[in-house]
Amino acid sequence: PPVIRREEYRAPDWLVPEVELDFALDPAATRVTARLHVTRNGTHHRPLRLNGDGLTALSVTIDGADDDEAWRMAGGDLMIDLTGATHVIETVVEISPQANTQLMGLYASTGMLCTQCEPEGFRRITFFPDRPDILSRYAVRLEANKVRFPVLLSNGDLEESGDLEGGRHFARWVDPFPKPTYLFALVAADLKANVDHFATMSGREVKLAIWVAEADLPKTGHAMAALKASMAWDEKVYGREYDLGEFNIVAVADFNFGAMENKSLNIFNSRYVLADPETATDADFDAVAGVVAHEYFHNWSGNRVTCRDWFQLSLKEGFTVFRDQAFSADQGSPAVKRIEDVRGLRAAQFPEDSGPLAHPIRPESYIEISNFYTATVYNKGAEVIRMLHTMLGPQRFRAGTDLYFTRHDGTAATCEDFVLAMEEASGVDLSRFRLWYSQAGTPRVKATLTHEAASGRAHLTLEQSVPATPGQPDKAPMPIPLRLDLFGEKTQRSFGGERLVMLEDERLDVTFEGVGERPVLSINRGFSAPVIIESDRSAADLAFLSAHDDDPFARYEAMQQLMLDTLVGSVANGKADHGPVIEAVQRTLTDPMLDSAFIGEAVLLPSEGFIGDQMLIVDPQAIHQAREALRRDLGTTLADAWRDAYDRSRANRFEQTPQAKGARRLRNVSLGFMMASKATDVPGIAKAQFDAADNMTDRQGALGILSNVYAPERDAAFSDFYARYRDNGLVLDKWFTTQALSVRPDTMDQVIDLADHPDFTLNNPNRLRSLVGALSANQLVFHDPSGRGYRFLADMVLAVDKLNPQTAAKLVPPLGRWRRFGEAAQTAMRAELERIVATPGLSKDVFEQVSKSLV
Ligand code: HT7
Ligand code: ZN
Repeated sequence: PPVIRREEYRAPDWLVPEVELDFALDPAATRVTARLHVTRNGTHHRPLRLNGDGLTALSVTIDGADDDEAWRMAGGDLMIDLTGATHVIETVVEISPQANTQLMGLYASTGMLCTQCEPEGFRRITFFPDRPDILSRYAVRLEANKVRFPVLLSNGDLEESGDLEGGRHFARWVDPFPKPTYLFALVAADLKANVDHFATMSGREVKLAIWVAEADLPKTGHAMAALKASMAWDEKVYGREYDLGEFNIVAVADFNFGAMENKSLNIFNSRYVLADPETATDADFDAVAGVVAHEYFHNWSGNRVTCRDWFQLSLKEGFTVFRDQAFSADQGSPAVKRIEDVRGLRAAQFPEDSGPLAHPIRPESYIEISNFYTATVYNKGAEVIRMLHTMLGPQRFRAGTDLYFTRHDGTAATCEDFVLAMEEASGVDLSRFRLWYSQAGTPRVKATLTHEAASGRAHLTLEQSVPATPGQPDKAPMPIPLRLDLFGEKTQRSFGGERLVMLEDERLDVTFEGVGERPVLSINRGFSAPVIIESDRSAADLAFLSAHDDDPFARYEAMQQLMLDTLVGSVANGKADHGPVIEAVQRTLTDPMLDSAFIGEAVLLPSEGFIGDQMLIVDPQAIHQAREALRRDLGTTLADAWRDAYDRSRANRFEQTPQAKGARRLRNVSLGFMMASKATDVPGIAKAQFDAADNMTDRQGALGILSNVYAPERDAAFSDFYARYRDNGLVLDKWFTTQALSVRPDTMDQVIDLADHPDFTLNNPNRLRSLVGALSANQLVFHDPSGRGYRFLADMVLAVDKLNPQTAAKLVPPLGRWRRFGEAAQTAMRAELERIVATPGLSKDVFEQVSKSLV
C-alpha cells in the first residue's frame, strides 16, 4: 500500500465552498445525492478528484448535464475533467448502512443510523475531496421513515422539517460555519433528549440536548453537568464562547473510539455518556466528564481552527487533551488528576515511544492515518503543550492561544502555526523547542547531585540522551523544562524554593549556594517534562521525599521510585529488603494531613507492565512473583493499618464529592492489600462489600479483588454480577474485563471460553476490547509461556480485520513488543505476527501495524 508523506503536502487543486447533501435514509439502501459547488484553486489544468471508498456512481452531472466522457474512476475515486473556474457537480450513490461493519461512514447501530467521518469516513458516504483543508458550508436534507426514525439531526441549525407521504418525514439542517468533511455528521434515530440550556458570556441562549434511548435518560445528568461546566470553563480560562444555537450529543453503542466532535452534533460511545451510581464507577464518572469536555473544547481547538492535513493531528488532539486535563484538574484534585494522567502516559505512551511503532507527535509518514490516533499524538502531544505552558507561564501562554485562535479562525492550520503564535505572543524563542514535534523517543535525564558542606554549595549535573527510534538513529538534545527543588535532610526546608531549570543541551551544570546541610533532590516536579529521570537517590532519600516533599506529585513519584527500585532489585536478585517501602507506605497511610484520594494513589504498587518497562528483558513471571511478595509483606506487616483505613472509609453513602470518591478509592486499595495478606476472612469481607454496595465502585472493586483468588465467594460474585447486569451492555463489559484481568493460573482458559460466550461479539468494539484488550493488558497471562495469549490475540486480529480493520489494528501493538521478552516469547510472538502478515486480504490498517512491528 502507498505511503503518504508529510513533505508531499500540496494545496488542493479544487475547493468546495458550498455543498448540498440529500439523504433518503434507509438501513438497507440509503440514497445520497451530493451537489458540490467547486472552484478551481490557482492556475492549473488538473482534473477534480473526488475520493470514494466502495462507492459506485449511479449518476454524475456537471452543471446539470450528463457527460459520461468527462468523468472516469481511478481506484475508488471519481476523476472529472473540468474547463471553467467554477462548476456544480452532482453525484448520486447508494450505500447500505446496515452492511457497514467498519463503523466508518454511515452505519447502523442498535436500530439507529449514525455517521463517523474522521479521519476518512466521508468518502464512504459520497464522492468528495475528503481532506481536512477543504472547508465547505453544508446544507443537509434528511428524509426517513417517521416511526423508525423520529429524530433527524445534522450539523448547524434546523431550518425546516415536516411530514411527507408514505409515513416519511424530513429535516433540513444548515451549518453556517465552513467545515472539513471529517466534522460532518447525521443521526436518524428513535431517541429521547435530556434538554437543558446555557447562557453564554455574551448572553446568547444555547439549547443543549443529550440524546439516548428513553430508558437511559436518568443516566445523562452527569454528562449534562459536565457539558455546562465545560462551556463555562472555556469562557473563563480561554475566552472561548460557543457559537451556535444548539449543541447536541448522541450516544451510540457501537463506536470505534471514545467520541467525535462533529460540529454541534457530537456523537459519543455510550460508555462516555451514561453514568449512574448503580452502573458506573467513579473512574467512569470522571471519564464521562473528561470526554464531554474534550469534545466540547474541540469546538475551538479543532473545529473553528482545524488541521491542514492529518500529520497535524496533534495540533487539535494534543492541545485539546491538555485543555481537558486542566478542566478535570480544576473540577477535582489537581494532584490526583496529574498522577492519573502520568500513570496513563507511562502505561500507554512510553511503551509506544520505545517500540517499533514509535513516531513523533507530528508523524512524517503513514500508510493508514487511523493508526496514528495514538497515545503519542494525544498524550505526549498534551505534554508538549503543557511544557509550553510551563515555560511561558499562564499569561503569555494565554496570549499565545488568543493569537492562535484569532489568526487562524475559520482556517486549517499546522503545528508550526501554533508554535509561531506562541513565539510571537510571548517573545520567547522556540526554535529548538520544535524538536519535540519532530523527534520520537522518550528522553532520559541523568541527574547527579553533590554537596560541599564546607562551602555550602551543591552541584547538580543534568545529562540527557534521546534514544534511537525507527527511522531516527541520531537525535539532537531537546529543551527540557525541569521544575526542581532541594530540601535539607534534617530541617526539611527548601533551599530557595522551587525553580525552573531549562536543560537545553546535552549537559547542564547548576550550582546552588547557601546549602548548609546535605540536600535531597526533588526533580521533574509535577512531571514538568515527559522524560525518564535517572538519579541514584538512595532509598532513604526517596522515603524522605515521599514523606516531606511539598509537591504532592513529587511525593507520589518518590514513593513510586522507591517501590520500583525495590521490585527491580527483587526481580534481579530473587529477593529484596521490603523494609523502606513498608515504612514509607505506613507513614503515608497513617498521615492525618493527607486526603484519602491521594493516599489511595500513593500506596499503590507500580503495575507489572511498568516494572517490566524498567528492564531490558522482561520476565513476567518473576515480576509477578516479586510484586506479589511485596504486596503480601505490605498486607501482613500493615494488616491493622489497612483494616483501619478500610473501616474509616466504610460509611459512605454514594456521593460524587472528592471526599467520598477518595474514601471509596482508599477502601478498595486497602481491601486489595488485606486480600494480599491471605487472611482467611477477607474473601468474606469482599463478598459482603460486593453484596452491600450501593454503587459500582464498591461492587466492581470487590469483584476485581475476588477475581484473583480461589474462593466460593468469587464464583458467587461473578454469577450474581452476570445475573444482575446481563441486560446492560456497558456493565457486562466489566464482567468480561474483570475476568480477563485476573492473575489466576486458569485465566487464559477462562478467556478462551469467554470468547465463545453468547454475549461476546466481534461486532461491538467495546465488548471486543473488554475481553481482548484486557487480556493483552494482563502481562502475566498474556505472556503465558504456552504462547496461547499470543495465538489468541492473533486469531482475534485476523477475525476482526474482516469486519472492522481500524479496531483490529489497535489490537496489534502488544505483539509488537516482542524484542523486550525472552527468546522463547520472542519466537512465539514473531511467529504470530508472521502468520498475520502472510494472510491474504489483510487491511492496510493491520498490514501497517504488523509489518512495522516485525522490523
Ligand atoms: N477526534 C476524534 C477521533 C475519532 C476517531 C478516529 C478514528 C476512528 C474513529 C474515531 N472516532 C473519533 C475523537 C477525539 O479525539 O475527540
Ligand atoms: Zn480529540
